[in-house]
Amino acid sequence: MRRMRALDEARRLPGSEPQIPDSDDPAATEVDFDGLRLPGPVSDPGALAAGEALFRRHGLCWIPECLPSAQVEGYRGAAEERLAGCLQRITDLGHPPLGRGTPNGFAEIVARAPGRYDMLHGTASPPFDGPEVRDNPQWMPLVRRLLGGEASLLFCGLLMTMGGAKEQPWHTDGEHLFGPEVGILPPHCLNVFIPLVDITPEIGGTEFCPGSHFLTAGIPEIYEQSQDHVRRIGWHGRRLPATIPAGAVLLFDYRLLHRGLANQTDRTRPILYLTFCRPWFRDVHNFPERRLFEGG
Ligand SMILES: O=C(O)CCC(=O)C(=O)O
Repeated sequence: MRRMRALDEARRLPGSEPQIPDSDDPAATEVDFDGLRLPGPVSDPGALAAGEALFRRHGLCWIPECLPSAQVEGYRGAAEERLAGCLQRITDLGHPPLGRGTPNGFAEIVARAPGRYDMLHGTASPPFDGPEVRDNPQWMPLVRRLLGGEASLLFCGLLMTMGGAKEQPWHTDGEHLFGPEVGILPPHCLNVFIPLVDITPEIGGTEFCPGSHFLTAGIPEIYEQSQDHVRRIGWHGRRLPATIPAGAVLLFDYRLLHRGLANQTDRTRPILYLTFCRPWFRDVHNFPERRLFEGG
């Protein structure tokens, strides 16, 4: 009896309801990027509810004009300086150039593909360590709502895609907690992407399969990069390249199929990102233990 009451109470917590696609065929989801924009700031209860509905249904949504351009420029300069320092450290220690994938990387930096660095180095100090990055009211109410009320910061990192980097294979950032036999659970982990330059087709944004989080449960190694994942999960909807201005933020489910598109410019494409999760979740795939710098 007490257990039944606890279950009833859990069901009433925001963000704890099971995910239900609103079409019989989530693989055929047709949505354009404008349709994923919140209709207002998350301080407006209607916009917050709309953001939650978009995210749950499509696995992603975005919020325009969250950060002023001066702030974004400051982050961009710091990001480039941290990357240079990190790559220099690899050279100084006599390591070979970073090979692709987690096993070849360090706790502070992993090359996800040639010319694509995922770096945690230097994000625990200014300008990345304050509440305007880690607890920003422009997006945190939505993050908390999606994660059942309480969100822990798992990673604060920088995705640095060098000019000329090729398109990346498809992948999710993590797997479902259980197989499809339990239904699709609400999100347990999500990314907040903060592009530090305007994302245009030339510089190459992230491309998503909206709604694919309904199809990625129980697919072995879906978090490993592969050209074949779209076919394996039976996806046949419209792929969505994210083209958003610097200063906007994009939220997406860890279980959503996506990839980085080619950077056809000679400029680096920096994205500041925050990974938030329910407090009990730990990620075991994305960064190795081997350290490049002393200490934490
Ligand atoms: O850079 C991007 O747009 C996405 C990168 C990504 O998904 C990854 O490195 O795992």
